[in-house]
Amino acid sequence: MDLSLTEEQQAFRALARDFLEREAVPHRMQWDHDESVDLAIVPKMAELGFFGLTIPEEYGGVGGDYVTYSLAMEELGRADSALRGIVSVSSGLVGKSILFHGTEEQKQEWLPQLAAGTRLGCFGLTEPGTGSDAGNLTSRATRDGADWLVTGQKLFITNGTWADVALVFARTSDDGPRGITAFLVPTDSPGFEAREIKGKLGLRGQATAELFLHDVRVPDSARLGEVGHGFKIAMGTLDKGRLAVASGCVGIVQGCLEASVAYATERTQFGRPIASFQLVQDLIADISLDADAARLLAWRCADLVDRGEPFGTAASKAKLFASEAAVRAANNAIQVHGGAGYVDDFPVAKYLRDARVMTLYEGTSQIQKLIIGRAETGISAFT
Ligand code: COS
Repeated sequence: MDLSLTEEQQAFRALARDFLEREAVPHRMQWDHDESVDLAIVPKMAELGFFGLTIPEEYGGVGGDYVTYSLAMEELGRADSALRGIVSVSSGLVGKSILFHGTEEQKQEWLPQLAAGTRLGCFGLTEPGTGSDAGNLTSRATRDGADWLVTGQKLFITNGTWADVALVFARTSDDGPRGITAFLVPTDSPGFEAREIKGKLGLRGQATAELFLHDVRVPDSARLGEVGHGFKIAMGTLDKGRLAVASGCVGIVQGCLEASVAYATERTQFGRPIASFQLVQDLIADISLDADAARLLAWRCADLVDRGEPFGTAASKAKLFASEAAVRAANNAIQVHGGAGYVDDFPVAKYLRDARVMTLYEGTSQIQKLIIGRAETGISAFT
């Protein structure tokens, strides 16, 4: 399904597919078992432009459009969602926050290296006590002369133990979401500690951490955006993050479709390929439909971003549908594979494990529904 992709967009997708088929697909199960991707792939991905997409050329990026970004996230999701998470958190959530809200010095300091994959970023919003209710976070930053002292705890932080810089959201006043400020905290700062969370259901190749900050001293020049604007920075950035998650989920659904067709046409029962059975085709048709519908929602959102139109509700719709579709498609794909789908000889079990978190992070399905409901009715269910 190609709508009206430009030649450049199609060429990038083909390049990305070819690269990931060689460099990621053969290793993804091993990385999953090792609970870590081989980080040697990071500079290789950067060379291809994965980390620099949507970062302008003047800051070392390749300056692509968001449809291309969506295609890249789809290919990463199809190959290994752990890789997709590394890219979309480091260059997406962190890089784009700096790009849109940073000073010239902050952009010069961080963007070229984030685009080159020589430095990674993590996004420190969620805390043990605040997931959906992000506006209620309790990490605190207090003034100490010209500096800030940041203290608090962050949970489920992608790239947490690998990152060079943490974008930390901390409370600078008791004014709810309006009392939150963003800081760029180097992870080698005294008082900063990251502890890896092991034993995840999926996304095992990707580092997920708990962050502990105890009186971490940062200069005022590490503040990203105005005091009290942190929540808006986080929410605006998450709108684009949700597009990345949605696109990654399209990749999962596409991978499930390809794996199911390949298996069903190869596997014979009752003397013929199982693909010839109507009930198997029913499962495959559902996966195919989910792939198209999720992709169209993701592309619609990417196109809105490229045209400078409001896209927040479209991002929530794409993220909601695509993440639920990814779980459904992976489940259907396992059904097509039968017992073979329950072990790691085929990619579908990993697709299901990886897909499951997509309905949770960057805003649960329930939060996306309430954002959509608020947009439709004009009434907030949160207050
Ligand atoms: N972009 C820019 N600004 C936004 C915004 C967005 N998408 N959403 C909200 N804001 C602004 C609002 O305009 C409001 O600004 P004013 O102070 O000028 O009025 C401010 O932020 C507070 O907004 P709101 O009252 O809607 O905040 P709530 O506390 O009600 O939060 C939800 C709304 C629940 C939608 C938000 O907390 C959310 O998205 N939660 C999920 C968090 C999440 O995704 N966590 C995953 C973390 S990364 S794994």
